[in-house]
Amino acid sequence: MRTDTGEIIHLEDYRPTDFVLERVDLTFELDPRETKVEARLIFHRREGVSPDAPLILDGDELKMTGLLFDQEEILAANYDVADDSLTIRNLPATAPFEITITTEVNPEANTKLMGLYRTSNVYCTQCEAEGFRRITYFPDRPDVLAVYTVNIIADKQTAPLLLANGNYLGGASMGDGRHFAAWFDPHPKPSYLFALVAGDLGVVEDTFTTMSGREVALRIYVEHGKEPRAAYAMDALKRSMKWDEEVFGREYDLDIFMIVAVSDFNMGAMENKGLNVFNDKYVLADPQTATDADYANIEAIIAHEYFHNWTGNRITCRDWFQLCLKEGLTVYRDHEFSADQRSRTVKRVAEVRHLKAEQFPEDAGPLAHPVRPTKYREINNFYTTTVYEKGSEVTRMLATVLGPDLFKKGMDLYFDRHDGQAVTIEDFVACFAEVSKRDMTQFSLWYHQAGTPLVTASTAYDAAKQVFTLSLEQMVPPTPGQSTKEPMHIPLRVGLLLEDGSEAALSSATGAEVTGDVIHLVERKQTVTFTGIVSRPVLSLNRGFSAPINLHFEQTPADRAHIARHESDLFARWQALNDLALPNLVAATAIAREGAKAECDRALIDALLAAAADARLEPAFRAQALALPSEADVAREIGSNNNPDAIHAGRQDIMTAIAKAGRDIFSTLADEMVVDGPFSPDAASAGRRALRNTALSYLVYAENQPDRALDAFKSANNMTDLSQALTILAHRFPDDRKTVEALSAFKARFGDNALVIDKWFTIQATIPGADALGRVRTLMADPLFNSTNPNRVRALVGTFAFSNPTGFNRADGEGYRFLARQILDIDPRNPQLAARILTSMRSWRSLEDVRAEHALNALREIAAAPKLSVDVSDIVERMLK
Ligand code: 0A1
Ligand code: ZN
Repeated sequence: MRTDTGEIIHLEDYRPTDFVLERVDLTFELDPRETKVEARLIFHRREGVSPDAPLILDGDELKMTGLLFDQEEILAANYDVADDSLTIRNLPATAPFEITITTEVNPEANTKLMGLYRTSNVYCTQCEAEGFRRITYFPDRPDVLAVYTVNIIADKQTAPLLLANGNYLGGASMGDGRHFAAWFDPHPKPSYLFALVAGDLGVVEDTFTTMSGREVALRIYVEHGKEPRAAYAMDALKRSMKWDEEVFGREYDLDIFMIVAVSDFNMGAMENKGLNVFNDKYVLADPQTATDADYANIEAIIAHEYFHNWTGNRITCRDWFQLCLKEGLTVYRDHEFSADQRSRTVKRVAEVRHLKAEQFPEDAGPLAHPVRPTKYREINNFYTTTVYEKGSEVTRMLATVLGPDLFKKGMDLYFDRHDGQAVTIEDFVACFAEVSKRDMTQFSLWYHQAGTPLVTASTAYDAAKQVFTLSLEQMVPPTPGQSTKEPMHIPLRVGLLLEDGSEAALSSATGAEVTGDVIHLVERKQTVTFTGIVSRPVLSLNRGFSAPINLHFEQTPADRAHIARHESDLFARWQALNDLALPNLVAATAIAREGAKAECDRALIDALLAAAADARLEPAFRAQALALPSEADVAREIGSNNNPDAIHAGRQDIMTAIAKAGRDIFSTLADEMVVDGPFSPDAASAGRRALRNTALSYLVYAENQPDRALDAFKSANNMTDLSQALTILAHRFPDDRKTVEALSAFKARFGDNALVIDKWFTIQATIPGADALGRVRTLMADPLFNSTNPNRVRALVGTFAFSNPTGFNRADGEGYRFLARQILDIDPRNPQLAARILTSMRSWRSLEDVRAEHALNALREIAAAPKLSVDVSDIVERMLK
């Protein structure tokens, strides 16, 4: 099972374990360097399994100090121990038996942050995906569900708080300066959901009364003194609990729900049963230190982890190939939650921007894989935007194809039928097939075929016959390991907008199944005909981004502008503005490449300014409308032979043209959108701030001098405005004395708050241009930087590589060489972190030759290193294939 040696694991090799694990009793004697773990495991041989079959348990970097069978020592001849496995032979044919394993681990030396580790003097665990085997030998796979009792013994003074999953059983002092606590989790769970936390932390407490009237204690643990900054997270938790009852009918199932915020964490957060562990970035917030984006992320991630209690914990994955079963579905649920808590349209725009920026490049490059992969070398490398975000989109399409009522019925059946089980995507889809009586075979290709489908559309209108035809063709591009693809079931929401602003009915459609405003594209080529269409309609295609596709549809700027102004689906309006902007940005790139200055189409300027000034539209939407496609979006649109400097320069020209044309409107908005009164993180206020800061940014483009941003920096009374102003200053006027002063004022003010200093690192790491690398190098030597903390490394090195196209992709290749050295430096400490940051190079083949050559050499340098983790070697090898 273990991927240590890097062998490939195949889905088709799945077999249930030979032994069934009934109960787990764990005792931890915590010590920073020598923690003793005793695991008492009760097994029985599964029916039908050969009586000779040995028990094989997983381990990883373990030291075993004891092994008992029914409390007796096991003869040396009856077992083999290695640091990655334990094999025990001659076990009973039918009777249950108890294996007691004692291991010793060193939490302080655990820099991988998997298993039991230390963070700011707190003991903490992370077991997904395969971290539990770093605590004890165990059948460490998600289909082994057992009931756990956990005893924790620790020094009373340094670890007054002892937490594990489930409900608290009791505890006492031990007389030797230590104390213990016992926890019992009645819900059978896989080992990846195990958690233990011990240390000295502050707490925020509240309660929630569930729909059946049970009172649940809620606790959020943070470092002492940070309690007030957990208030928003607590509020988000209570809203999540209520929402899951109201929308999915899901009630919480223990007496207590705990969240612990830690400062060293490889990911965002972890849904351990009853004891979520969070990266503190996604818990702590107050107006002076958190931006509106931080608040929105906290709300979303608190909800995500809480929702896992049903989608992930009560019903879990049979094996890690099924990761999207819990992740895609839970992301869909947290997206719906945020849409209900905030503005649905604005949320959808943000989701689609994120999907296109992160998942589309993954799906178009060497790391492309199906939402439900069939093989992996290192499972940690499959916590990807494809599994999460595309997985969520597939769930959303399921809801679109079935409609809300049948989708809900399918979900209810899923919860009902599979509660307490470890299941597969097939089990999930079967519930929807059953309630809808639809054959879901073709739809399931979304789980199995990688690559973003390309849909090409063309239209014709016959005025005499009043007939409108829409021809659609789909193509799924080849991806690693999948050269040919079947046509998919693509649900396209459409609108036919008529001249007078009304919409034509779609009921006359022939040539495709049409339900409501959804066209079901199921063939490679399909022509849909609509009759009785009184005037030439403007087609709005893929409303709400109903399918995660690339769309090729030659539409005139006038038609796009019409959609941008008149669509009833506001998402489609944003999409139309985006579609208007992209060709301008692509053209501007070509012009910039020739060293000339680009102009901007009047149609785009007019449409953007009309949206900006339209008071009927909510400010947050207007801010999204004004945010042009990013440089990465332009690179993706161009597709090959990319020159990031030209993309940047062209985009700057377009920004400046819009800024100059819209100066009066932006100036009015900057005044109108001031938010009075005390700070509130609610969506409406955040929207006003977003629009104001967008207007400000355009004004600075128009004026081309820093004073306005400097004033905004000086007068800001919250972190959103402050960090935006600082970003404008730093990105537009990096070498201006005023910027240098503002940066040092910011550092002086927030030097004791690592999460805010991360913003300071990020702002500087993303300053465009070749000088960025020098800045990053200098910042790495700053005493506030810490190369062992994942948040610091991501804020500085990660954002440089992922979010600074001109700085990272320097034509001389220094950016890539720098990254290669960083990866090799991080890898021995924290392979997961190294592998993730390395994925920033996934689109290297789409660069122009000189840069691609440098990128290739950097990747080869990594690949040639004498000792690489499986995590990094898996990524680098796939990128070089
Ligand atoms: N299940 C978590 C993500 C997660 C995965 C691996 C981890 O290991 C460091 C941590 C967290 C989620 O979806 O939030
Ligand atoms: Zn998750």
